[in-house]
Amino acid sequence: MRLSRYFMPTLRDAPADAQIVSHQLMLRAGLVRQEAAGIYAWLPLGLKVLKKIEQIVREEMNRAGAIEVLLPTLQLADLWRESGRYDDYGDEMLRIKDRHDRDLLYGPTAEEVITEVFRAYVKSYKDLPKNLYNIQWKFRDERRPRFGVMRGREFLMKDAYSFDIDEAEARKSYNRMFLAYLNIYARLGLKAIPVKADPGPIGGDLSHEFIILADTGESEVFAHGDLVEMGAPGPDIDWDGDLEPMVAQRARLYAASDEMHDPARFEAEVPAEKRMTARGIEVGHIFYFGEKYSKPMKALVTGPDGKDAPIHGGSYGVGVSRLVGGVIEASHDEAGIIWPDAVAPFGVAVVNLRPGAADVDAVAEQAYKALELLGKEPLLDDRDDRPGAKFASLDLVGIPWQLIVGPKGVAEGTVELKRRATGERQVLPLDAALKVVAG
Ligand code: 5CA
Repeated sequence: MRLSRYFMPTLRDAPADAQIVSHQLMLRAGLVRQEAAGIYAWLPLGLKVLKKIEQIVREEMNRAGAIEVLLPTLQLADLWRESGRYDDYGDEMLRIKDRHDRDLLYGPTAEEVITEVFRAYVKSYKDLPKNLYNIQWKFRDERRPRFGVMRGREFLMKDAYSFDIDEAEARKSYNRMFLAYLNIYARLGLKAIPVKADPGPIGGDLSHEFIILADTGESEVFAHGDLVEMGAPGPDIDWDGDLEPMVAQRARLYAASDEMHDPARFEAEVPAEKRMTARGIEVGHIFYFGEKYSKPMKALVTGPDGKDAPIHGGSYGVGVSRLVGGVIEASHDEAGIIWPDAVAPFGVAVVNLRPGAADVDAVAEQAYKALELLGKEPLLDDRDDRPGAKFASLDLVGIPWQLIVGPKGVAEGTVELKRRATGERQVLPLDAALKVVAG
């Protein structure tokens, strides 16, 4: 992509109502534009990052055996009347009428719709387990939308739903999602802590939130320090094997969010030097709720004994659009965003310091083409602007590498390579610079 033809509307100052650093940087770097309270237009850079996060989530869900579908954003109120949640959900639900005067709603989650799909086709225990997920926009008419995409009204969620014959099998599905979530956050360069959580309006009796640490986070967490250090299991696990030990190793360490916190247990179970109290951002939430939806909605399967029984369900959410803000909270400095390579909108910026000078243009073009062939998604900064202004905007938008081509270097046969995260600079021949970026 050539920057002179691109759309990257950066701002010098963030609007005064942007309170937290990720919101300020998302507006300044031109990732999103607010169209209404909690409703955003995704601009090219923001969309690229959103799609990369979405793809990582998708790959890890597929690896853990979940199957992708796409559910509608608009749902029939009648389905929610079947589950009994239509009246309970309250003002957060955006209710709509169509031309036939039928009650619709913009889905805040999809337990009802997926249960409807499931019950239409699956009738036997032989077809279980199943885990179906989708990555789709949701709407919750939050009382206080704030912090940009962190608490939006319209937001992108990955929501998965598991269907099992009994509680023991459902526990296995829950464990698969528990570990897949740790792998997702690790690939995004984030340290996520699984904490015991309150199931809230989703219901059920087993639930974990996944929290990444950030001072501006809305959740308070109390956890055993070892849990923070333990990290993700990695992709090479036998997803069909016994995952209970890996989950138990983590779940037995104390970790709770504010509403579930028990100070007496915290002090009894965690040695003083390991007690960690911090603020964080909830980037995922998983639930086991048994027959809560399958019973009223009659999602029954025939068991080995020939009897029909409601399936045991769970649901598993990841805040995909919230994660864009979450990654920025975890990775930025005074100059702007520092994207982890895995989600960066472009892998490298080729900075032409003298557009119009034939020899400089030629080297910049050569670098740009080579990086494109290497699959590094280069952005060619061919803007006719001061070097200082170029560096400031590239630092702000957080591209991991800057490969700088100027007249002096070209005369000497070198370019300069800067790593955004560390500020480290090296002067070297173009070929060597390309090798470093290629990794
Ligand atoms: N049905 C379940 C799981 S699929 C569910 O809806 N869970 S949830 O309410 O906890 O939402 C899942 C995730 O979506 C949360 O962990 C959070 O990361 C994200 N999320 C929830 N509300 C918002 C919001 N208003 N703005 C941005 N992200 C949100």
